[in-house]
Amino acid sequence: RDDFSWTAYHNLDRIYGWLDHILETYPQETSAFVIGKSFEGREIRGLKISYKPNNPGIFVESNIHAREWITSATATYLIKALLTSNDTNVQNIARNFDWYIIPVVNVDGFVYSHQHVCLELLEVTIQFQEYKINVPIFQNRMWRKTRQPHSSLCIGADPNRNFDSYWMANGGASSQPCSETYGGPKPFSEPETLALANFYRSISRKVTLYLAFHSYGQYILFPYGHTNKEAPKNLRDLTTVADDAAKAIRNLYGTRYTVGTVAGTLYIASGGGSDWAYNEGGARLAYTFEFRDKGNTGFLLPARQIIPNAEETLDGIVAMLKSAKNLAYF
Ligand code: 0X9
Ligand code: ZN
Repeated sequence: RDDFSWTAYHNLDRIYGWLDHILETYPQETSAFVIGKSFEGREIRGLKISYKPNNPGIFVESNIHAREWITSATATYLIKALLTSNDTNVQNIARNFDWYIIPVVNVDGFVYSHQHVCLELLEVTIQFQEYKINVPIFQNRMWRKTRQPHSSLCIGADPNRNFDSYWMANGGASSQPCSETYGGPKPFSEPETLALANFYRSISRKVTLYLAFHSYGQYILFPYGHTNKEAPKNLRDLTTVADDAAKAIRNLYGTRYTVGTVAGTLYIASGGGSDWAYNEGGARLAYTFEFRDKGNTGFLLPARQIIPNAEETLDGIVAMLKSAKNLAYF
């Protein structure tokens, strides 16, 4: 537990062990919550950080896509920074908000993606001689979806297409169970998204900012995902706040983020978590971060980039909150 670091990626057991360690070390400021269980029966755990009562809430959803390991690494770094940073900007955002952080939402998919080097016995016949050789397959490492079977052939739905907000609208999700963007047989068919939604509803009155951590591409995205033809009411503010965050990110190491709506900047995506939270009420500011990089290593971002990615993200969030305060969101 003490050798938990941000120079390597960790599996679910280690992340949960570290959360326990944090809870023991900071009993005043932290509390644990469990939003529910995954399809395979794992607990989906979160950490609340609260220095004083009645702070506005910030909700952080991370690793809803299994292979996006940088997101839980960044979420745990954020937790650590909020509790231990010497930087007064970080101390201020720790003290003046209630943080609800779920490092790994898609626990089943995440565990599966960690079983990534499996040796498969391959039988080959070369000139009447039979050989058996071990071939490493890396297939699981790139898993994205949940692990609930939805057809005899294919497993999982895309949890970020499974929320009950314009579900399946405008071709922003697939109805094919084998697709990587399968929306599921109905909204909230996945226990993970249903648990997240129920928990979010229980605190939504207090939440002003919803953050969804994804990778990759270096984007700060906001509603809507399901359409390009309609803009959210506070489009100007959403843009200003994201622009300020992108500037702060670029200031630290020069990393360039692109800002815009999901549908306008990326592609039409319906039933996403941050859009759902925005439409549900509560969070008037809702963003999807797509972390490093821009495709060079993609989902396999080297572990030595965890700390720089997390540091610039932290600066981005500090700037975001400053900007939102200027616009009277808090
Ligand atoms: O397609 C997605 O779900 C996200 N990109 S990723 O490469 N991480 O899969 C973008 C999601 C943004 N969509 C909404 N917020 N609607
Ligand atoms: Zn993602």
